[in-house]
Amino acid sequence: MADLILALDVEDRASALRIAEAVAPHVDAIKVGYPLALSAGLSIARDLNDLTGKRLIADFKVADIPNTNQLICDQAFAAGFHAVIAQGFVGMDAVKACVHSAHRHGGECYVVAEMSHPGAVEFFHQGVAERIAAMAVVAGADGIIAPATRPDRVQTLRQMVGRLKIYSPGIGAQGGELGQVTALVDGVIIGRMIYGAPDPAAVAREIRRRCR
Ligand code: OMP
Repeated sequence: MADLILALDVEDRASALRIAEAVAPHVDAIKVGYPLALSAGLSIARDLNDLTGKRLIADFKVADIPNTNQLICDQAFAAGFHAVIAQGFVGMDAVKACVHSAHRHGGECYVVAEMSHPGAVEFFHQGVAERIAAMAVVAGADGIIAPATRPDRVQTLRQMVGRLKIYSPGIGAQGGELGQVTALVDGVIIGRMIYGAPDPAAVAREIRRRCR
């Protein structure tokens, strides 16, 4: 059984709130990234909280020095987010800064171990993703991000992280297939397939049924 996380990558507040309200009964969490945060501002978190009551993940793929990472994560949690996504390639100290910020705020930190797009193989392979996944465990992260576009890689990374959570993007628009990953992961992250559909709520309901 995998959770369904909506990637709300729309670029205006009104559309975001309309879609979130319609889809909320059928998703477990909502992920907000740069497209929406930059257009609507961080206050979108409070609005989504009030409207849906769902767990909110700030996908800022935090990738800076430890001090700046901590400042970014602190801002996300102060705005009302419940979790952050950080890049792992910046190293243990930078990841720990995100983890500590998250835990100080009673939140969670997910570390990108390997990305889902084709170009990710240029730098995340040759053992790098495995090292990041192992580091995420030691850093005390709550989970990793691993690509639904490569279920074999999710299996490999599962061996590195044990029972740590794995959230997996790449289903639908990026070519990944839901049925190939639901048994391997704790959550699937889906954007365009839901928010780009004529009836986002109906699509989310069907995806969630298939996740159960
Ligand atoms: P769709 O491709 O529209 O389903 O959206 C996928 C969402 O997951 C987007 O918000 C991406 O930014 C995000 N994502 C990836 O697609 N690939 C990754 O490797 C990591 C992420 C992420 O961290 O969420």
